[in-house]
Amino acid sequence: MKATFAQLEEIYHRPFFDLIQEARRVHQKHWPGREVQLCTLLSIKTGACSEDCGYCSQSAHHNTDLKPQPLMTTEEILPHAHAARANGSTRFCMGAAWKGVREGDRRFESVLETIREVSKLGMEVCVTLGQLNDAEARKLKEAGVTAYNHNIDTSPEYYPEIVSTHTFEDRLNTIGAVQRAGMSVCCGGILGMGETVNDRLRMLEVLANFDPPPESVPINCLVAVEGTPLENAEPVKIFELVRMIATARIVLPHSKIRLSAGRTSLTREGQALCLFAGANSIFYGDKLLTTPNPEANEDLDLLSTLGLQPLEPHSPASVPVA
Ligand code: SAM
Ligand code: DTB
Ligand code: SF4
Repeated sequence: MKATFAQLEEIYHRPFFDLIQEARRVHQKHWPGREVQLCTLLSIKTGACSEDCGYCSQSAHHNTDLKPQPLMTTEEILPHAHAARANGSTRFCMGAAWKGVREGDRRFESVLETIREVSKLGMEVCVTLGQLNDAEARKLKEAGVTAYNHNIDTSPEYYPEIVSTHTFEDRLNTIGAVQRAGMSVCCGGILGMGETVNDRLRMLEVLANFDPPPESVPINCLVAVEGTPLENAEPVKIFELVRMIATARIVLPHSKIRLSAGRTSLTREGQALCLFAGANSIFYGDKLLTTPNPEANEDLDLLSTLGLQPLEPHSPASVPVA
């Protein structure tokens, strides 16, 4: 729904139980089942990125321990996609650490070939490949991409404090190209980069006013990586994370809210609160792109303890009730 900053403030600062009760009500109305979508990530091109995003292990501007790896071939990627499907993921998301690659570049062509193959497996295919123009977005859509992940990460005002090599507007331009090409937009952000609560609400304001709203909204907690400018950032407080998820659920009732990076620092009880407040998707498997994620069996155990279940492929519960 369209939401103003004042509305977001009013929602976010309600007494905690009033907030999560309302979020739960909205959640049950639009997502009446007990399903949680499991998505598997794969970094298909790792590190040595030209961009200077302050949170990122993969930026060539920072001094992290990460070993760069060139673009994986289709043959190297396919076994990972098969394994993800066999483990119960319904979405496979491939990420590349670069500013963007132009149409005609052999790496772009190679990614198109990979997408054509992965899309035969029956999972949703998501990619996150940096900046795109309209022609590139159309090619990705034609190859079989379901969703394109491109986060705004924080408020427009705070963005320049975190990244200097591209602008917030560049991010919005890519998202526009993705929408025009008919791919779903996966767009969210990161908490814990030194931003204020108002920055977080401004980020939600931008997301809630997308037309159409993003199909999925990843809420990441910063994984503070040694060697990045944010290595000493304070961890996100659990009640702030739950408030953010609940507020997102209320203003983005039809979006999948994805409880994303940083789950290894959350307790099971903390994650349960996030799922109660409206999160209905997680990244699944013991690695995100370059940092750890809970073990798959721990996540399945948590879901079963809560009486929740992994979303099945092509389930009617994949889409919200209007
Ligand atoms: N290079 C592409 C881009 O920037 O859009 C795609 C990959 S990038 C790693 C995808 C997203 O991962 C970022 O926008 C950010 O939200 C998230 N991310 C990256 N590093 C993170 C970290 N250390 N902690 C939490 N989230 C992170
Ligand atoms: C998103 O918002 N989170 C995922 C996915 N989109 C691509 C990536 C999280 C990355 C966390 C840091 C890492 O593993 O490098
Ligand atoms: Fe590069 Fe993406 Fe990391 Fe920024 S977030 S440094 S663009 S891989």
